[in-house]
Amino acid sequence: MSNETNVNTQPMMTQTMRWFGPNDPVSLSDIRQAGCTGIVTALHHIPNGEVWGVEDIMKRKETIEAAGLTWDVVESVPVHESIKTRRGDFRRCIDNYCQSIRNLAACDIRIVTYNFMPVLDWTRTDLSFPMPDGSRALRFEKSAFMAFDLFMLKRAGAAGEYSEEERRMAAERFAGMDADARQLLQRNIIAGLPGSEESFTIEQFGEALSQYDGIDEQGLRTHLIEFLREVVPVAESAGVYLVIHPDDPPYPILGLPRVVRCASDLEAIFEAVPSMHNGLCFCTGSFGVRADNDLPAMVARFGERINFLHLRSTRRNEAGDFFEDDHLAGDVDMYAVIREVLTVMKKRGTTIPMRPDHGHQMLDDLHKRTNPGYTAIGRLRGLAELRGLELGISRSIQS
Ligand code: DNO
Repeated sequence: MSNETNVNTQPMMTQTMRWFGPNDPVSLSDIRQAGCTGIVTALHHIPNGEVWGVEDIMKRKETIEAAGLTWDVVESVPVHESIKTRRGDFRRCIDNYCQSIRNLAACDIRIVTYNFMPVLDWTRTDLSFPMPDGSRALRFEKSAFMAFDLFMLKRAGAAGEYSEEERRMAAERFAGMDADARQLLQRNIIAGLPGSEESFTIEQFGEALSQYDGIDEQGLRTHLIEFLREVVPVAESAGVYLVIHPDDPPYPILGLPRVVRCASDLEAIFEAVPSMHNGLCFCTGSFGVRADNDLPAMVARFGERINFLHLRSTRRNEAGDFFEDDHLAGDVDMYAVIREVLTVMKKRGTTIPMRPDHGHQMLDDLHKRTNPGYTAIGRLRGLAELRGLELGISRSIQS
């Protein structure tokens, strides 16, 4: 049975993994052996804001196809900071973005992921958090993050954004860290996690943050909508589906606004630019950090626009910390999410590409060079579990 349809009528998710290109310690062959048919990748060597040329795209596509796989999704064509702030040469960056979309379409690549998070892409404080079973997970610890903000970055205005209790917790956390721990924390936050297209020193970071002075939530949302009004028509005529990735974590950090956190944010984005080419990368891990996000209901509501799925599960606590749990554990009701995805796919008569998002560092990978979150074995475990869950649900709803 192919993984695209089950018993003729029910489309199944297309199984993919992210691949960071020829230098990724996880090879295309590894990904194929995990059972994937598709690849999610980007031309990371092209500087943010420049055009992705047809020749470069074709070369990458051929490499993927030579390994018996297909390039199903781009993650990401990054949105240059100047577009988010509407400063500097944002005009040229938008023109280049449109050209990259046309060039991808010319190579028959149809799904393009991006995010609109100011300055930082996804953010964690700990990339090697020990799990009780001996594997390692990614974690966001609020007091460590506040300690970085208040005592390392020393961001102007930060103190006023935290409560007295939070400031006390941050001070305690900071005092408990030695110089190495502080260095590591800083690196984890600003040096750029896998797939992030930006990386900063502390001075550059302060400078990048200051570009957002005077840009509040409404301002950033307007900039996103202005960007979409220009790029979505291009995507539509080229036959490309743009999918926005939610903010991770899905709330404001470092005084920066966030506009892709929850159902009402999505509603505003889709209402402003209703084309179906203005779509969503549904990331259960990012949305799942908020207890007020009802994930299965969001899949049902935005299903017609979901053209890419990131499946992973976070577990949060009262203090505002979260870590990345096993794919079928944590706060995400993966059964209910996949059930809803199957309903959406059936209604639309299409498959949706998914990737097992992140995974623990485990087994042999504990002794190898790995990209945090993007190990071979942890993701393989996640994929195997998700694939089994999907098949089980699919069979049971048809019988
Ligand atoms: C993290 C990823 C993100 C994502 C971008 C999309 O693992 O999900 O880096 O690729 O935010 O633009």
